[in-house]
This record gives sequence, structure tokens and C-alpha cells, in this order.
Amino acid sequence: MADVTAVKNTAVTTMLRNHQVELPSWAFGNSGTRFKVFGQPGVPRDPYEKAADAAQVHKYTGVAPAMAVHIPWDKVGDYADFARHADSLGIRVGTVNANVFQDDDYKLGSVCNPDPRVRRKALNHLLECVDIMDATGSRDLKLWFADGTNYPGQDDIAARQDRLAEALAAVYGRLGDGQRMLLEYKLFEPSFYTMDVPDWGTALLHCQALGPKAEVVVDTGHHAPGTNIEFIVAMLLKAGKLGGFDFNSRFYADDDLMVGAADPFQLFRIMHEVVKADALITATSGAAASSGSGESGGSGAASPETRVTFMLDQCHNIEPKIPAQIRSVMNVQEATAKALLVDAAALKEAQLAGDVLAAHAVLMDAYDTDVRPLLAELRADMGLAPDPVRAYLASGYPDKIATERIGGAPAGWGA
Ligand code: PSV
Ligand code: MN
Repeated sequence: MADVTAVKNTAVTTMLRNHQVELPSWAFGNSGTRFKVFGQPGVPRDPYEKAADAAQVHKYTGVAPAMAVHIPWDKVGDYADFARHADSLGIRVGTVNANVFQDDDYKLGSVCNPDPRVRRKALNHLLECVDIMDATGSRDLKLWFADGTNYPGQDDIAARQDRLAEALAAVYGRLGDGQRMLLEYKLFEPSFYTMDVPDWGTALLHCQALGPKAEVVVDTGHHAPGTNIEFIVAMLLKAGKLGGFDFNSRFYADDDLMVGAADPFQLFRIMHEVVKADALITATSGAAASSGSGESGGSGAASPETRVTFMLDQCHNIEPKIPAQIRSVMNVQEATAKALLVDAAALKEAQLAGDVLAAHAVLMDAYDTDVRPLLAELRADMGLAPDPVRAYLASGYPDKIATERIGGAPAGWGA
């Protein structure tokens, strides 16, 4: 078993202290399934109140200082003012998520639509999102396309790829210095015969054609059951093209449950690949947080191309939202702590010796370590309560928002 006491106040705790998780604004609104949305008390009515809730997650975890926005769900009159509001709460505006899937015009797709008028409309929205990045200081644009077809013959698969490439190139050309474009893939839904960006291969080809500012984002819920996601992560890291994660858990499809809930071992295996590639860098610090485990196939920890954003893409349908976000951040921290505890030298020695069982045991030793005391101590060092969920629940904030947020329309997925 890894010796947790020996790693206190070492590089491991420094990396954990700097490892940031980005929150999705939509996690704080009401959400559900197509069968029912169960409303919750105190849900934010606008993006400003979503930011206030996100700030609570940061307040109790200390490692979640950015909130991703989704446009138009988080449309505001003055984005610079919104960014100042976030700043006054101790957080910042994170990734800008474009939305070209909730308009009647997009029935046959957005940037891949056969109709040039619809393609232009979609492109204009993507460009507007870059304007919002400029106004808020956000670094990343995340693109997910619902585009695809339902029936063989419905449209030309290759022609749709050309339309996609054309739109991506136009957006890429609009990116400023230090801005990135993250392209997300999804196996299926809402299109069932073809998705235009169904997998990491398609996303990677587009990003490679575009250049260094384009990287792939891995949404853990967007794969076929049984897919080895850590393999994909390792390959993207080797190519220097892993831009970020949309973390969540899934049992069946795009369930969007709390990360680390369904399969914490998978999350550990993913973070093990991240740690091995020295890619554990926070969005803002830019500081190399090297584990020293070497053998990076990517372009190096200090390289901007390897800066990975660790986002959540979740909805909380039946559980209270703010504590669920806190719990999710803690789940990522626990998996990361375990990944950092892997004895890299012992693992390498066993691997090179062909000692299958010893190599596996090294990995499992780290995974089986109870890192909760280490993380509680880290929080104490950061001036935080050791149990963030308990501290939040005792803070009075849940009652306060339930009492104060009366009237108005509660935010929901899609608004
Ligand atoms: C699509 O399923 C997705 O994962 C994309 O990231 C969207 O932006 C997000 O979900 C919306 O919930
Ligand atoms: Mn996603």
C-alpha cells in the first residue's frame, strides 16, 4: 500500500493544490429526462445566480475557480460585466460552449447542413462565441455538433465533412492569441445513422488539419460501452492534442451522472495516463506540474499544447446540485491523488521485466490507497474545511437561496 504520510507536503500535494476542475453552468439549473424534470428549490434564475452557486463549489473545494458557459443558455446583456461579476465572486468565466442544436433551422444539421443559409447562421453563432471569449477573457471555445443523419442516403457523408472543415477553418481563423478551439465527439444521439463527429479519430483529423490551437475534448459519456477511454487519452496526449475532458459518469449512454460515481477505477486509469504524460497542468497557472514519472509522448508539461482542461459536463436530476458538484470535484481529486501515488519507478521496472503481476500490483496499490485523509489535510492547509459537502450544508446557503430565489423562471437545461 502506498505510504500516504510520506507524500504529505511533497510534489503530490502541490499538484493536487493546483489541479483545477471547471464547472458547467448548466449543472446548477433544473434538469431531467424526457419523462420529467423535477424542479428544486433555490435554483438560479439567470447566469449571475449560476455563477454565485459555482462560487460556492470553489469556496468549499478551493480548486474550482472557473465556470463554463453555454450560449445562448447563458446569454447576458453585457459579457464584460458578467466577467466582472464572476471575478467579484472569486471565480472566472471558463470555456464558452457553443450551441447550434436547439433551433428549428438545425433539423438537418448546423455547419454540415446542406443549406448554405443555415450553415452561415451556425457559423455566425460560433463566431459570436469567440466575441464572448474576447469580452470575458475566456480561453477556450468548445464545439459539439449534433449534426448527422438518420438514414442511409439522407445526405452525402463526405460532403458533410467538407462543410464541417470549412466552418471549423473559419472559426479557427477568428481565434485570437492564446485562444483554443476544443472539438468534442459523440458516438450517437441525436443522430443515429451517422454523427458528423462520432469519434476521436474524426475529431483528431480535423484538429490536425486546423493547427495547434485546435484540440480534442473527451467527454467520458460519449463512447460505446466497454470502450477503453484511457487508451484514447494516451493516444491524444501522445499526439499533443488532448485539449480537455468533459467528465461525467454513464451507465448506458450520455447519462451525465456525477464523475467517478459509476466507475471510479476508470477515472483513476484515465488520470494515470494524464499523470504519466506530465499533463497535469491547471488552466491558468501554466506552471509545469510534473510528476517526474517521465516517458511523455506529448510535447512536454510546460508546452501550451498539452494544457488539459478538466471540465465537468453533468446534470443533477434528483440530487441537490451544489453538493453534487462539490462531490464531483472531490471524486476527480481522489482519482488524481491515487494516480499521483503510483510508484512510477516500480511500475516501469516491473513492466520492463515482463512481470505482469507485479506491474498490475503497483497500479492497484495506488488505487487501493485511501487518499481521503491526505485530501482532508490538504484542505486544512488551504484553510478549508476537511469535509466540503458537510461544510457547505452547514453554511446556511441552501436555505438562503431557497428563501430568496422566489419568483422568476428557474434556469433549466436549454435556458
Ligand atoms: C452533448 O451531449 C454535450 O456533451 C455537449 O458537451 C454539450 O455542450 C453538452 O452535452 C450539453 O449538456
Ligand atoms: Mn460534453
